[in-house]
Amino acid sequence: MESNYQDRIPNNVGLGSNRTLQRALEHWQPEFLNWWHGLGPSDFNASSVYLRTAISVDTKGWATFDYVRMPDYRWGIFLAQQEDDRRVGFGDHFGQPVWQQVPGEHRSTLRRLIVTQGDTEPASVEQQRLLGHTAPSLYDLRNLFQVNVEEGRHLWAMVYLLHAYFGRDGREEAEELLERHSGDADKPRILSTFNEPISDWLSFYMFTYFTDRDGKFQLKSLAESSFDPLSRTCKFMLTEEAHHMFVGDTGIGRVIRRTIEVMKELGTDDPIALRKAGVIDLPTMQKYLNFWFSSSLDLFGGDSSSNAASYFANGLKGRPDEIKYEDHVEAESSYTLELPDGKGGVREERIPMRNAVNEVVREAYVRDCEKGLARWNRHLEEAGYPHRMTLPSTRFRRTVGSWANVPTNPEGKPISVDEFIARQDEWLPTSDDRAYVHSVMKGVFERGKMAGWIAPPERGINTQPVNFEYVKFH
Ligand code: BYC
Repeated sequence: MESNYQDRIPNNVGLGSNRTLQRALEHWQPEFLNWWHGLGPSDFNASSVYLRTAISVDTKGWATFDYVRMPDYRWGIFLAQQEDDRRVGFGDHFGQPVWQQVPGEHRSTLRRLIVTQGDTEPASVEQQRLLGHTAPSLYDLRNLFQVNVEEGRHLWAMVYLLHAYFGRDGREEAEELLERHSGDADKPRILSTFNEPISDWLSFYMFTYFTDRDGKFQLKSLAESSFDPLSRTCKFMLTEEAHHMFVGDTGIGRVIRRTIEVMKELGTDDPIALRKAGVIDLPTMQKYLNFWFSSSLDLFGGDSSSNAASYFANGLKGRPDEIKYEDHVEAESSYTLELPDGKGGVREERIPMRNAVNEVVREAYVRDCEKGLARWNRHLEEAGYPHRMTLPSTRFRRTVGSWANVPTNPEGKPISVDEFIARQDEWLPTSDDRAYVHSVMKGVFERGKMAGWIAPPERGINTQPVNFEYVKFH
């Protein structure tokens, strides 16, 4: 299908020839813009931002870069090219042709999966809406807005599926995606992490590193779906997602590099001295990491899940890169879980592999997270410091799954509630830590300038220099 960038809603789904769908989406568009004005990035809607916009799904030239006012961003609907004769890749229907329409028996489950995915997109924009005011540079401000507009486009991607394939229920769900709000006491977002405030840039970088990476794994799992339009939508979303994780990865790396510089200048790693010098000490960074990593682990769902088993059996949601697994049916196989034994120890239990899919995906996620830590630790190693950033155990501070509400230390050893309470300030950000981090967050809007707590990036965006005017204020 040709890309049509001239339509009011740019798309490669032939919207122009489906008047009913086009009208429904054009009806939703002003509601989306209302939401953007009310709960999107605050106060920068008149600025011109150097943004990437998706214009097609051609791997060579899928996006353009130009100055755009965010409310004028072209939120388009793009699905990856349809594969000829694509077949169901896993589960009980393995090898059968994939579905171009929603099978009646899977309608409500697929809708629920799409709504859950869709709900996270505007949630993250809401969580980040005030960050622009404290951006450490124009480069970072632009990256924040790039992430925000693309999360908006990902919302459009899910809303398209709801409108095109789920009739009236789908349209109602699309409206509700704009009615739930992050942190709202009455109508919160569906998944836990998306109700946590992101009120400083260290949290933003942790979120884009750890939580957007959950996005990567969930999108890859949905890209395996037998419901072909969902698969194609998620494949294209992954193209944009890579930049979001890059923002987190390089952001954390730059904070660490700047702290190392000051550690060298002052000849100390004493957090009090480093805070006096206006940078973020490594123990504080580790606490933020512990917080966002453990929260993001919950987003994979329970370690033993009958939902996951039925998604897998029915071909609705698979494992990332399913092709790499030997057994695509997993009818007889099993998996050993490590569970709390209720007596302060750990016991093993074998469960059917299909029920363990969330855990299998979570493990792959943890391995992927480790790559960033290796990069950040290289900075410390090269500078001759023994300190290393570490991932806490997957049992630490969990609120979902078998380890939910089981107190452990960051190494995953079960401990008493009293010990957890006594030591949590060593492991998780305290109100003092947060107040300190907030105190260094002051907007730096002068071209080429950088806040004192973060090193400049190694290069700019789209071959532009670091001191490029990434945002023009009017
Ligand atoms: N918080 O069998 P269970 C992204 C619910 S991020 C609250 O253990 P299941 C992005 C669960 O929904 C990716 N509730 O787990 C990143 C279920 O409720 P129902 C988002 C939770 O169903 C950054 C019940 O507990 N995409 O794209 O196997 C910026 C029992 O569930 C949580 C998706 O998540 C939680 N943490 O798996 C922007 C993909 N965990 O249905 C964007 C779609 C579980 O019984 N979602 N529950 O009422 C899914 O595939 C699954 O819903 C989950 C849960 C993986 C989330």
